[in-house]
Amino acid sequence: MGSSGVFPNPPKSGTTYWRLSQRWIFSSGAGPEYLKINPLGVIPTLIHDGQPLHESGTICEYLDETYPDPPLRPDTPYERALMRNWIRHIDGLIHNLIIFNWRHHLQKVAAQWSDEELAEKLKNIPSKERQESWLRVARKPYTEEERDAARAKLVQLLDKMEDALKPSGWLVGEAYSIADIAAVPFVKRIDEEIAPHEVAANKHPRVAEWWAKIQARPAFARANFGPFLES
Ligand SMILES: N[C@@H](CCC(=O)N[C@@H](CS)C(=O)NCC(=O)O)C(=O)O
Repeated sequence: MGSSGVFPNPPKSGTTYWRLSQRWIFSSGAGPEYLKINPLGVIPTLIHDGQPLHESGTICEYLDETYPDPPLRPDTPYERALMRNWIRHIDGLIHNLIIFNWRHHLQKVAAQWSDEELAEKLKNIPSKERQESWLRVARKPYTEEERDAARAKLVQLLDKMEDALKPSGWLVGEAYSIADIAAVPFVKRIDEEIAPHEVAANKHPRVAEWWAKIQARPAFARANFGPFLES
């Protein structure tokens, strides 16, 4: 799929389209057409009833409001606020994940780009911070020290989760919510590669239990969340 063919089939009303292909954003970059529907030039973008929406936390809340049964947000305004703070906190950690994630498929591809190709891709990346990430991956991969610092930040997320999971086994209130959903891709990558020994009963017992419950959910199987390293 090239950047000029983001939507080969126009979205039909009532249909949910996910464009979640990392391969795509990495090989084609976010072209001007994609930037029209996702001004940040990142994935994911949801198109629902022909209307584009970006920001994964916002998308999850939108889907929950649109399809409220079963609810994925707590009942009280306060707990919903806590849920949003979790989403915001986790989103703020994404750079630490990127340091690990992009060194696989993207780094191999990006290292081959000519300076002209790289400059062309950088033009379509709206944020300076992300431009820097692309530049780093293409020309100056993150060092072991930088990876250690990123790993430490991600382990701090597990510490924070361990504490929050104490009352009920879920991050907010009494039930699984979008706060838990926001943490899933992070814990998945920590467990898979970044610090697997930290997602264990002897280090973060409540996180380990939470992670087992998450993986046992039918939705987790439906998401077909394969190993990142093979994606
Ligand atoms: N806050 C955004 C972050 C999305 C994000 O960072 N996506 C990454 C996934 S690797 C991406 O598309 N990166 C491509 C880029 O930054 O150029 C969200 O939650 O939707």
